Amino acid sequence: MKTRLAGLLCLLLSMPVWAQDVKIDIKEFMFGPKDLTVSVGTKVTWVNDDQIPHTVAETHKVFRSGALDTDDSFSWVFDTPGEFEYFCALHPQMIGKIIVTQ
Ligand SMILES: [Cu+2]
Repeated sequence: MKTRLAGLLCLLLSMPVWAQDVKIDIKEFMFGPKDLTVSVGTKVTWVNDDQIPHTVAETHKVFRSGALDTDDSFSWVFDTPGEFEYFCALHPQMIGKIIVTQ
């Protein structure tokens, strides 16, 4: 019985079923989707699909990636509710927003 419980615990720990992962594509000088609403605890991953480098920089420096080459990615876990506006430091006209809800 003890072994079974340990096995179940291992299974639960290795599968955080309540955690969400979402992906944002950076393509043709745009973040897609540009605006995204997620719940607290969501991990957002940006992937650069363009042939030139981009970055992901939060307006208030909450998070900031380095230069992402083609197929590079950057992830951030949103632990607090609020609105997070971001842009590409290399192309400041590229903007996006993550809205984090409880
Ligand atoms: Cu860019």
